[in-house]
Amino acid sequence: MNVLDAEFVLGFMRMANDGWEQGWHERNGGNLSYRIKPEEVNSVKEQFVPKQWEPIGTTVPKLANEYFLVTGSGKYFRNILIKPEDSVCIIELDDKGENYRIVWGLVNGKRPTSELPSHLMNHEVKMSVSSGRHHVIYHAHPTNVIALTFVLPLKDEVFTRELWEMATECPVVFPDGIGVVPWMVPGGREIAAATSELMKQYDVAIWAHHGMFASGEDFDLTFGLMHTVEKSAEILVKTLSMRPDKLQTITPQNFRDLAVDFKVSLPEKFLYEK
Ligand code: 2HA
Ligand code: ZN
Repeated sequence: MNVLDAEFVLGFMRMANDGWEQGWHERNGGNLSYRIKPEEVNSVKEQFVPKQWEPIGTTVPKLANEYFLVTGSGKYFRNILIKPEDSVCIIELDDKGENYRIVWGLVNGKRPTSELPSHLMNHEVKMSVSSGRHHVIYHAHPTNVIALTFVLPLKDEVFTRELWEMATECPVVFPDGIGVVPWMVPGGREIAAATSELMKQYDVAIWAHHGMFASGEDFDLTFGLMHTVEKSAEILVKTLSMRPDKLQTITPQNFRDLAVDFKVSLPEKFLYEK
């Protein structure tokens, strides 16, 4: 099958374009990766032309021999639908999880996303803790979440609780909460290690003054998670813009009641008294 006809590729491109239309991908901001299932690899692999091996910049032994569809470094999300072969690539990892090679795409040169270490270390953690169910890692620059990193304490408990409070669906959509990475230089192993450590507990990690990472099973769930967190952040920004306090809100006991009916478990560390 032609790579561009494969359902996982069409789903990837649609999600990337949805993120562009949300305004989360100015210039070349953000990146997306998908751990391709073996049957999907088989359906397109006659089109693969392997290039030379390159170091990943970190080691991900549990991802040895896996294939990923990833956005390209310096590529613009707004171009993915119209020139996918120029904007994205499929990479294969070696049998140690130390090197990658491009097997399809990026026809005009360039490398996979500058955040490849973060993507792959997140995939490695999520593959383990989700028993292989998570396939998508998404990094975006959503405006309202970034704005909040200038005014809220950079603590997991605070971001989780404040964002849970702004929309009743939030504790159901991300019951495990949200992690926060302090400002760090992007692109390297250090920020990747900090993010993947948080991904052991959470499906969402916020990078202070930069953006957000989300992990999920498929494109709908992962896009929906990013969208839900950013929508909640937008409501908080609007509320704080009207007045600094709330007249009423969802209380810790309200959350406990919701948890029973919706059969989610909400860690008590987020249900502190203010
Ligand atoms: O430019 O978003 O974090 C891509 C990025 C780097
Ligand atoms: Zn970024």
